[in-house]
Amino acid sequence: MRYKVTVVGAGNVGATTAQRIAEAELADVVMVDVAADLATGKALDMMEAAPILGFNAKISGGGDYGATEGSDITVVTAGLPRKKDMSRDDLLAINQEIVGEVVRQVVQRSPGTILILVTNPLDAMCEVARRVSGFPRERVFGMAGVLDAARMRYFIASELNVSVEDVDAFVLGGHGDTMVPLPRYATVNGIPLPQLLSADRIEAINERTRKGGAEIVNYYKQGSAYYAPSAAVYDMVAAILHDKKKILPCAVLLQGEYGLNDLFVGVPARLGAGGMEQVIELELTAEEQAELHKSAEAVRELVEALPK
Ligand code: TXD
Repeated sequence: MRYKVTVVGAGNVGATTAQRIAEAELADVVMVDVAADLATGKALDMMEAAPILGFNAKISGGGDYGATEGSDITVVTAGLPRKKDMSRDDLLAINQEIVGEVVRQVVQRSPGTILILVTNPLDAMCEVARRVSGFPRERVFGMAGVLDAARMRYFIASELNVSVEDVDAFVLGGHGDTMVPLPRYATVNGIPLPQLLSADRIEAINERTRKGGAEIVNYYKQGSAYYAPSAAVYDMVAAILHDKKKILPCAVLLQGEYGLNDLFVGVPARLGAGGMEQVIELELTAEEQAELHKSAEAVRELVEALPK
C-alpha cells in the first residue's frame, strides 16, 4: 500500500519536505502551489533524481487540488515567509487568508486527512485550519516544537562536544519569542542537563534557541530556515504513517491540559496512526508554568486578532 502526502506550498520548506518524504519512500507526494509551474518543475526535477538515488515514490506538482484527493496527510506551508525585521505576527493577516483557502480546498477532497500546519504565525494558523476544517484536534496540529527542540539539542551537543543523537530536549509554548525551553527535561544519554552545564551556559542556550529562527533569517536575508524545518515535518509525518507512537512537541489544541483551554500551544504529544493521540502533561515548576501561560497569552492575543 502506498500512502499519499500533499504538501501545499512548493517553496523552501514545502519542496524540501516533499524531497525528504519521497527519498525515504515514506509516501507519494503531491505538491500544490499558486505558482503552479514552480510546483510542476520542482516535482519533475526531484523525479529525475529518482533513478540515481533509487527511490520509487512518485512526486507530482501543479496548481490543481484534484490530484490531492484521498491524502493521508496534508502539510500546509503555503504563505509568505518572515523577512528580516518582520515578526512572525506581522504575517497574521496575509497568511490567515491563504491558509483558510488552502484548507477549504484540501478538506473537500480529503475529508479524512491529517492536517499539519507549518505556516506562520504557527499557533494562530492552526486555529484558522481548525475552524475552517471543523476537524477534531487529533487531526489538526502544527509543527514548531520539533524544530525548536532540535535547535536546542544541536546547541547542547555542540557545547558539550557530544553526539546530537544522545541529546534530548523539550520546548513548550507558542512558536515565537516567548517559547519555553525546558532544560530541566533536557538529557544527554539520560543524564539531566543541569548536571552537565552551568546555569549561565544553559541560559545562553535557552536564549539562542528562542532566537534560533531569527539567527537564520539574519544570514539568509531573504526568506527563513527550511532544512531543519522540513526535517521536523518529516519526523512528524514518519511518526504518523509508521504509527510510531513517538512523543514529539507539537502545537496542539489544549482542552484543560496545563490549565489552558481552546488554544493551540506547543506541548509534548504522542503521534501515531490516529494523528495526535495524546497530550503528555509534564510536571512544571511554578516558574515554568508561568512562562508557559505567558507564551499562551501571546498566542491568545493573535487568535483574538483573527477576523471571525
Ligand atoms: O517552525 C515553523 N512552523 C516554521 C514556519 C519554520 C519555517 C518556516 N515557517 C513558515 O512556513 C514561514 O514563516 C512561512 O509562513 C511558511 C513557508 O515558509 P517557506 O520558507 O517555505 O516560504 P516560501 O519559500 O516563500 O514558500 C511559500 C510558498 C510559495 O511557493 C508560494 O507561492 C506559496 O507558498 N503560496 C501558496 N500556495 C498555495 N496556495 C496559496 N494561496 C499560496 N500562497 C502562497
